[in-house]
Amino acid sequence: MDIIKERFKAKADAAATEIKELLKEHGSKKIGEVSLSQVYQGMRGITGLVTETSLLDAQEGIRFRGYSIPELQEKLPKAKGGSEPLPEALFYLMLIGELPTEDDANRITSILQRRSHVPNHVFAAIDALPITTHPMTMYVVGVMALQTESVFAKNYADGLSKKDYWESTFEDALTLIARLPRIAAYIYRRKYKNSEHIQPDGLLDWSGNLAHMMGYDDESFYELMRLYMTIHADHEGGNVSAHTTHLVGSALSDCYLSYAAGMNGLAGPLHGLANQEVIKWIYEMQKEIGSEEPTAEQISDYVQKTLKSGKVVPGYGHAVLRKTDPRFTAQMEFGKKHMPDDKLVNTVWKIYDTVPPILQSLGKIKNPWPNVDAHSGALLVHYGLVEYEFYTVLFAVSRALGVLASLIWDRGLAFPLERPKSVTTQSVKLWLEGK
Ligand code: NMX
Ligand code: MLT
Repeated sequence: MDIIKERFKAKADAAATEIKELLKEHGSKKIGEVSLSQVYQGMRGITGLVTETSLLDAQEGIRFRGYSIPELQEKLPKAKGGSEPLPEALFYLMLIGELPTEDDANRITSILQRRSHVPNHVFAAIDALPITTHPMTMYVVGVMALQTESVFAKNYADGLSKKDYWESTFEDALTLIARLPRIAAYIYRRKYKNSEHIQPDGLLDWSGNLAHMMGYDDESFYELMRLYMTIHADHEGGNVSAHTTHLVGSALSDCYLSYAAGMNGLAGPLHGLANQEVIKWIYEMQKEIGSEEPTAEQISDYVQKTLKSGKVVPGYGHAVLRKTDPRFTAQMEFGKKHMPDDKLVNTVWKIYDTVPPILQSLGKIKNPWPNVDAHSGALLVHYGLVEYEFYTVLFAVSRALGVLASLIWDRGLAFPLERPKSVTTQSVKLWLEGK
């Protein structure tokens, strides 16, 4: 057995014993109360899930196994000559719960390199879609076509024992993660670069290879991809993509089925699609104003117009966060280092100065601050990646690291089928009447 798999098994067995003890002693303790409003309002604030890979604090933002984004940037192994963390190293951290050594990170990189071959029928499935198809639809179709490779599904059909679910899931997760950059890059080159595909470079790290296959062979773009793939990887368990992956996985759907389901959620404009919406919104604003560098007053007027027409300001607000998203700040730092004079990046910063007080003044928005999506597109545009409909695919490739590490944990801890109770308004009325 591979050493990383052995380490995971040892960690999962120890955690399962600990959880059993914990529940024996404290299982009947109340972790919270549920109000009727919460039931009707998207279950905000209800604690109802266990996700071991990361935890979100409303004020401070995300911590992956206890480490904040600046700490990850300092402590995780880097590519040779690079200064951003390797997302493979973050995957190790989420999976094993300990910081990897350089050797550990390299081991994951080489597993991913070895497993990266994508079978031809996946490309054929993508090619069968009209070229006008949204890249996220192509992506999910590609992932679904790859489901033919599921070891879990095959072993289950052959009578897999419950105690071995984790191992086939572990194998599926790594194989799927290994192949996602190729699928994403294939979609990009098919839709935007006349199907002039670029073969993988077997020596590059996971993110470097994604950049290479997309056609962006620039060390600073590799660095952006490493940062991007790190900061988008996980956001605890309640967000739509992580929760969906976990929910679908709880029916013992394999990694491919579960991840594809999650990515259909990521493709919604209130979730991951917001990254394309931000750039689209800025372009529309620039067009209307007739300038690439809108003033604070012009931005303010455009925000009012957006709100008046019943639309949200994309990239702002969050269901849990109540401060500027540290993922926004990490990208801002990258911008200051690599492209301080870029006009679009500067506009994003000006929007950051202008929008929060306006949203705050409405009195109903719980978080007027920017989220991760407010910044990501402008950095990509700087390198020439202007095709904003593709941006959510990059988010999806990254999110695989978190949701699949979590799915391995779900199997390692033998989590059961997820099936909460729902009510009807009629039943609520009867309950209120004491019936
Ligand atoms: N622009 C305008 N209105 C907003 C915004 C915004 N950016 N954010 C929240 N609101 C409104 C919201 O629509 C709701 O209005 P109403 O009562 O009329 O229905 C009200 O403010 C209260 O909403 P909140 O409780 O503050 O936010 P909620 O938790 O329901 O939603 C989001 C969170 C993220 C869905 C919401 O802030 C939003 O729609 N933001 C814009 C889209 C976006 O950037 N999504 C990306 C999130 C990050 N990600 O990658 O997933
Ligand atoms: C995410 O990264 O999943 C988003 O910020 C949405 C969320 O956490 O709810």
